[in-house]
Amino acid sequence: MTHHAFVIAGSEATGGAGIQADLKTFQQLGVYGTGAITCIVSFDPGNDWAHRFVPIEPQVIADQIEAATAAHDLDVVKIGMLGTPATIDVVAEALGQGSFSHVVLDPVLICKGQEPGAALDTDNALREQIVPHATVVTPNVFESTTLAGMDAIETVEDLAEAARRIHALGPDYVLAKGGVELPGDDAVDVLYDGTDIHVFSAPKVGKERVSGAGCTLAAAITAELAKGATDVRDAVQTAKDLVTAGIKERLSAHTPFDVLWQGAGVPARTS
Ligand code: PXL
Repeated sequence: MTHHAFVIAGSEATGGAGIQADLKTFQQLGVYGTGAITCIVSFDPGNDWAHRFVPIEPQVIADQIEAATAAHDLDVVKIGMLGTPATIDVVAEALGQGSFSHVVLDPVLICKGQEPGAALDTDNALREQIVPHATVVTPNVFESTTLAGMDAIETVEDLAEAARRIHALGPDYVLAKGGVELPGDDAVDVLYDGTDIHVFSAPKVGKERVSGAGCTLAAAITAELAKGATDVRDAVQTAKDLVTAGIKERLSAHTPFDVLWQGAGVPARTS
């Protein structure tokens, strides 16, 4: 039986992040990937790899969602970078129709190259219109700090507090990711389901951030749910294992960060 998953996200042409990383992750986990593009991010090698950001016309995003959902029975969707309030309106409308049983949200907040004012509108629209639809939301430290309205996140207890506050916005599960950002030898993530806190921990692989880790983690959770995982903790553990293996086998590139290799670690088909 072939399982399908859908992703609504931005394109990042170097292949490290965005829908390119998402579709590779789906494939690696044995899931047939379908996807709609919300925006195009082109790094600028002549300007310190700054992000050049171009939103896709809202109607074109709606058309892509229409095409993908008409072609396949899509039950599980990952939401990546949205980028503008107009895009968020279109995606919120699609989620509001209730045809997805699971929505995995990587709440990508800021992209260099966007106007700070526009980014604030986008943050608020994401918090109000998209976060409440999520089965799982996967903020990093910066996104957790912003969504939870905290001054700083410096400890695992702070991460847990952020997860509780973000849970109050309406998602079923919050996976607040510490990654390499918190002090200590381990990359620690905290999952809150409204009752219990569950801590995931793996030894850090180096101290530097790797491009694609956040996209890949959320895409892998999506793939596991698409295959029928009934326990979100199991899906998160599989995703974290894939990310840890992919960071160990990272590729170097001419960009400022190495990139995660989705082909590492996990057998290509586990269903
Ligand atoms: O990693 C966040 C991210 C997500 N989606 C797109 C991106 C980036 C970061 O560059 O470009 C399209």
